[in-house]
Amino acid sequence: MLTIDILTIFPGMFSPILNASILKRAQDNKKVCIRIHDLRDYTLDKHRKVDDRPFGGGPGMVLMPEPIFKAVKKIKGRRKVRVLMTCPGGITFHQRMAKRWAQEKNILIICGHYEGVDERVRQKLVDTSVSIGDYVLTGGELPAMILVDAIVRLVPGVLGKEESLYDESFEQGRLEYPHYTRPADFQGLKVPRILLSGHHRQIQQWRARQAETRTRRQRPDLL
Ligand code: 6GU
Repeated sequence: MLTIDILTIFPGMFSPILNASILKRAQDNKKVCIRIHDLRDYTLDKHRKVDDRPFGGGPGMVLMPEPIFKAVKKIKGRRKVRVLMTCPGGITFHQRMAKRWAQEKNILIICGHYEGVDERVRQKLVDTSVSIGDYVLTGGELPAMILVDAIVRLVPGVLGKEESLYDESFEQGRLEYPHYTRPADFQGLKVPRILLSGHHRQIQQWRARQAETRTRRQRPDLL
């Protein structure tokens, strides 16, 4: 079973996401164990202080190294753990990484915050800093949930046949073809006739062409 530990200053943000849909089912079925850890539980003072002003001046606060070092040591124990940190300056998350990390036994995600995290955390504790894209968010919690979602659905046995992986976007180096369901005519908008024909080969060819066209138009960088 894959174990994912998440270290955060906002532990309450996670439960609605982790306790719904496929992530919930994956945990119920013992495909993955996800544990949330409050960084403040590892603070050393009575104010449970996790951040301080940056040396050298400037705006914002920086997460201090002590509580994070203490937490990571405790959480890891004697296990071998891949340590990720969410950070806008990290390498951009990609399906390939999700696939690789879905093979791990133990993952720890440190949620970055404020202006940043003391650089010694990255130096000594972090294997990979990950961003989810070129825009700035208020914190690393949403990115951590995105990593978890993308990774967990790739763990063997998490998705059923119905939710098959093969045809989806990025798997074949292109975007997915368009989908239709009933009704065949919705307010005059008709489903392409080929899809109603029952000619499986021709349908396959049509879908491949659609995927190609769509990728060329929306994401030529993938081709
Ligand atoms: Cl990982 N963190 C924050 N704060 N902002 C981001 C991000 C991460 N990835 C994209 N924007």
